[in-house]
Amino acid sequence: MTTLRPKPVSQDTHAMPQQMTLPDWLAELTRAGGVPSGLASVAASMAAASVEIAAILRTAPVAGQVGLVGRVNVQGEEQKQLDIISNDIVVKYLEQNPEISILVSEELDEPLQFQNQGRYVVATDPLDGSSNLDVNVTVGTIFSILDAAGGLLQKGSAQLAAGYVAYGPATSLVLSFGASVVVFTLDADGRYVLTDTDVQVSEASAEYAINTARERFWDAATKGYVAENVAGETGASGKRHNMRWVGSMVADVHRILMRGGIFLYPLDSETVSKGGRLRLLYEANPMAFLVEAAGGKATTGRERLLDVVPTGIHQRIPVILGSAEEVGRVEAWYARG
Ligand code: AFP
Repeated sequence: MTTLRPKPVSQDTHAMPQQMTLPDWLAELTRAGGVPSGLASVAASMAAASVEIAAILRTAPVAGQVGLVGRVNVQGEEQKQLDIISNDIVVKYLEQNPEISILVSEELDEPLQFQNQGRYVVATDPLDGSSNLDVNVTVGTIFSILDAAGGLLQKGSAQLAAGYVAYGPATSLVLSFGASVVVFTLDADGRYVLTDTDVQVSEASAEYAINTARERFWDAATKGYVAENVAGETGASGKRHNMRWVGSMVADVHRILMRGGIFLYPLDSETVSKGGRLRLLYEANPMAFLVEAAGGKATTGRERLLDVVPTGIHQRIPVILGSAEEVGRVEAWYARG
């Protein structure tokens, strides 16, 4: 009888080329004059916070860090233990950085003014998609970096940098200072390693993400666009579409950046009184900044998302973003009336 043995694996199979870490990449960018060192340090602080958040998420059920804390945030949403823990971690890292003066967080009713009179403001959702935690689905940290001189209520186009961290099977840091979008992956030693240097959203796609349970609240443009997709090759779009909705914006946007598609959380008759569902400063703006930097488009349906002048730090906004061609189709529906 022959014994099946695994083939011996040569050491060379596992040999990896020298990979660039986040600190090295930021240092190189700074040296090349691409970004000021202070701005790079703010991105590094958010990355450091996310490494600690990732470690906590990995074993949260074992440590009993699950469930609600019995409080609601300024959005009227129930806060989970991990929302609060993640917010505390972000505060801890940002307050140590002399370059940062103010933090706007989904979990804090008011802006948090640090002792430091730094040049930068950070707006963040420390743990977006937290209703997915109980079912072990990808969640994320989203952040936006602004020049403090411009105040808190700046258009998204004024962002100096934006990024998110997707806590999924791998932990991915997706970052842009405006020129390109890069991806770092957290390695086993807790270091972010560069794994994609120039993310491009494919111009065309046949994958759309929307919560279809809300159809009865939709406006005519959303109904028209989705009906065309459902009709597939027999309808006006002329191609078969597929639908994906994780219900965790970071996971949905990450999929779109990696393989194209469109994400829609439009204004509907139920959210109209609040201005939309998603938050402008720390959800819509950073994601729109990344999508545009990767060659995609982002709109409210009626105007470019990055041109919206905020009126409040927790303001909500309709969000439609992704592959340029698909977003263009939605814009065409809105332009009809
Ligand atoms: P939670 O942080 O409360 O889980 O909300 C997640 C989110 O803000 C965003 O990440 C999702 O895209 C969106 O809400 C999902 O909303 P619906 O539950 O209405 O589909």
